[in-house]
Amino acid sequence: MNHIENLTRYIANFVDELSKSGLTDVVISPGSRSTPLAMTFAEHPEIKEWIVLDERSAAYFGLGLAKQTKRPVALVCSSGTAAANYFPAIVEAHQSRVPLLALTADRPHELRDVGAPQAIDQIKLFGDYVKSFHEMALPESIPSMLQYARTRAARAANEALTGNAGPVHLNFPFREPLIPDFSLENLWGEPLQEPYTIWHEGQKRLSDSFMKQFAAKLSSFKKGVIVCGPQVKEELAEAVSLLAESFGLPIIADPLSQVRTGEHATNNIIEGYDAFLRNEKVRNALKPDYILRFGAMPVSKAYLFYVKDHIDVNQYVVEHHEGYREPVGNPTEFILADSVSFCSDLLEEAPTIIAEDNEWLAQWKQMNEVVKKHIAKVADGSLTEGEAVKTLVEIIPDNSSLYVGNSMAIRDVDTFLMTSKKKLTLLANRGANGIDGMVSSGVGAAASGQPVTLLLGDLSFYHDMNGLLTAKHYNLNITILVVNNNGGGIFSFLPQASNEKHFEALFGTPLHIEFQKAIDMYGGSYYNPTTAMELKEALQSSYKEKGLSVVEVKTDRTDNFHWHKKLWSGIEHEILKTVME
Ligand code: TPP
Repeated sequence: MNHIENLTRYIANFVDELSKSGLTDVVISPGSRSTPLAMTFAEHPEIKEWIVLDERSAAYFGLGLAKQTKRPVALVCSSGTAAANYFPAIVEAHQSRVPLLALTADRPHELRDVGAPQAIDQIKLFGDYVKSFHEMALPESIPSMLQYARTRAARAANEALTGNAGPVHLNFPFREPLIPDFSLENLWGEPLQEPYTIWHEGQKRLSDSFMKQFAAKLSSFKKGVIVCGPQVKEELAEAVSLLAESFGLPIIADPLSQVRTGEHATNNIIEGYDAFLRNEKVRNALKPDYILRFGAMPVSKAYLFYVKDHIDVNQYVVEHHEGYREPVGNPTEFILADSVSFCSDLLEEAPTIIAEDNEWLAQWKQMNEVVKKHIAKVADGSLTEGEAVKTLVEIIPDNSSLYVGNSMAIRDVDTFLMTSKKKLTLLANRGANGIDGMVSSGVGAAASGQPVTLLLGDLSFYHDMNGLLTAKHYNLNITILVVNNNGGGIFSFLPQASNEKHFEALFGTPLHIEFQKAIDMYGGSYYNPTTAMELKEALQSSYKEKGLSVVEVKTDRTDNFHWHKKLWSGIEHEILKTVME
């Protein structure tokens, strides 16, 4: 068989098998070496291709789309630095367990390490940040090689998704000529009903005898705390709230736990812990007998202090597959089990632990009420950062996603997102907490068709303005709320802020630029509200519009620091005076 037929059939079988394995989207960046992959994906009837020029943005776009859909997304790029630009998103996908397939084109072996153009060493380029790496064979179309292409495709798609999801890297050597021939008969191979290779994954569940013992152990304690950290399983909300109600326990619910909002019972959910656990006396008064955590470590630093202060407390961390996410270093029992089944299994063994006279829960709720009261009062009409976020979380539409940037954005969402019946999906890049790739991630999530609001700071926005191009190209519905405090607002809360000589240049890093001009360039609607009411109206109009809208709220870093301090000290004061007297 000739070269073109080998190339065409090999890649067509590969791409078709990805489709049969559940892949629906591919993000393609332009380049010559990747032509066989790019053209074949574009030709495949079942796969939607997204063309994103900048590979760094492309990979974050794929990450956002995969986070939103929980399906693997493929990335295709040319050789050289094109592939290296995937690195930050691959790191984030690895750390926050998102299924991605990096398909990088490469020179054939005879053109490697000999000074050929656009050639770098792509073998294991992403190191241990991928679940696996495979160097694909050169294209051939004898039956065994078409089987090989199919099995490698299915393995990669399934590997990215099973266990702890994550990225997988396949590197493709291609010899010229590179253009496939789609007129070949039976291009997509035999029309199999089923994928060539199928994976079945079971849920981890602990034995009945363990669950009996564990339930008996928990029953011997009065003061338990359930913690829901960042996690993506929607069903956990219902299961964990049933468990908490029947055990009479508070749930410390991180904003990224998917537990704060939704139709489930929210009576035991404590959203205000970040405010009141800042105080050491409060942390001591709320010393638990045990902590049962689902998901990753919460965002809140006050919660981290709470755990640190209570090293002698039994801590149980539930992981659905495997992992070590206990950054405090306290003694911990890891429970490797599906979180939802674990909750119901535990309920079965110990249906009701604490029924009445539950002072423990009452104390948590009382403190939470104080926080809620103070948060509700935050509204004097001026537009502080806190008020901006509070307004956003109040009016964000039902059945939509909120993609939250790092730095102050996620912390303010932690403070202001209260329980509600709205169905919101909370997304963030908390695997590695980068301020890069945020626009592309949000736009990627919007590519799923789900309405998305992205909340982020001005440095994060600037870092990834390239990401706006894809929103324009595909007319994706996204509202971006940029809190522009002209620099890194979070640093005002750190000890570095007291170093007058270096602070502004090294940490504050103001940009002094006008974003409106950039938004115009990308054809987006631009709003610049100056009061809470104007912000509300701007957001509401943006939700009615199609395409890209950017709402910029201009604030001041120093004012923001004092504003937050005042809010926290008001809460602290009242709790010490009324609840802890
Ligand atoms: N570079 C990357 C890629 N990620 C990071 N987390 C940092 C640097 C360090 N960093 C953390 S927060 C921050 C920086 C530079 C400032 C972010 O500023 P902005 O996005 O405007 O948010 P604000 O602090 O004002 O809320």
